[in-house]
Amino acid sequence: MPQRIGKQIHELLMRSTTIRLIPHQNPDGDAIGAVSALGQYLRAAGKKVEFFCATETPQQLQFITLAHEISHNPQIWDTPCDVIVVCDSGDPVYAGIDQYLKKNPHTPVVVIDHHETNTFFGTLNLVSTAHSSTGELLYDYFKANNIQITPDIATALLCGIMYDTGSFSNSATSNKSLSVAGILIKSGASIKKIVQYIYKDKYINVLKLWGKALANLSYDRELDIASISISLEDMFVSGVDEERANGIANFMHTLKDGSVHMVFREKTDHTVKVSMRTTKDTIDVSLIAREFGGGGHKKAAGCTISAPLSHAYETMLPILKKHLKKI
Ligand SMILES: [Mn+2]
Repeated sequence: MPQRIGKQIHELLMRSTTIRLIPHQNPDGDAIGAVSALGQYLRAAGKKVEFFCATETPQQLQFITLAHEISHNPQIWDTPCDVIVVCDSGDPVYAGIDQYLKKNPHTPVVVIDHHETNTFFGTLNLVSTAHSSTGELLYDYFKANNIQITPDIATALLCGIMYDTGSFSNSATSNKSLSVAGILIKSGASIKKIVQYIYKDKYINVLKLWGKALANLSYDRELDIASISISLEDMFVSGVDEERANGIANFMHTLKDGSVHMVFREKTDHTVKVSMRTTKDTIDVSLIAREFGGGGHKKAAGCTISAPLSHAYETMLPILKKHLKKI
């Protein structure tokens, strides 16, 4: 961690009275964990701390200390604050606060983040791509500034590390992330609460919907694609909303068979949302998504197509063949 920036941020925060903490919109365990840990230490230092998120905090993240205080009422921006701290966001649009930063051009902005795409949009930027998560980066910040890590702060930081490393299974996992996790558990972090959040997140109606979708799983032998479809009617009958329905794309990706996994989901406007995943280094699914006006990463991408659900796969077939067929 760049020590000098860490010290400058600590000094700025200690000089300030009102501090506004921002996790990115559609927040995850790392974003909420980061603002929680910061909020707890700033409250202990006697600061007035406010939280704003452009979208609501998911129910399953409410176990994190102070998460219930995160407001998504934009009226908060009608009153000034001394400093804005944006966590786990590469740029203000991703954070969901672009318009609010433009309205407050003189308020200093602190950015604490680990994304490679970070644009250094803050007045002070604590950005390190060597860290697995904002949680791991904040651990270094707390240590460098001799800030006490209480059990609740430790839980918040560990939640970020576990979420972003896929519980120590993806490529962000390192010697450092594991050893910091060990120290946080020693400091009293509740791994039990975090595991409940990460793994105990299914509901009966969601599993019933998955059951329907998985019963119709189809496999294209020629292109080595496994795919499922979720109709609007199935979602309506099971009472599952879009956010919860999205989890099936991650589940599909635990499948060993198939080079590409696809999920087709009918939307209310009768277009079809397509999610694509691959683990093959030779395949770039973002190229396929882009041909349909979508985007994403090499290994995970998505697009929306205008076709009936029953014809969605066929509609995409020529483009899928173009990118996936071995000649
Ligand atoms: Mn993160």
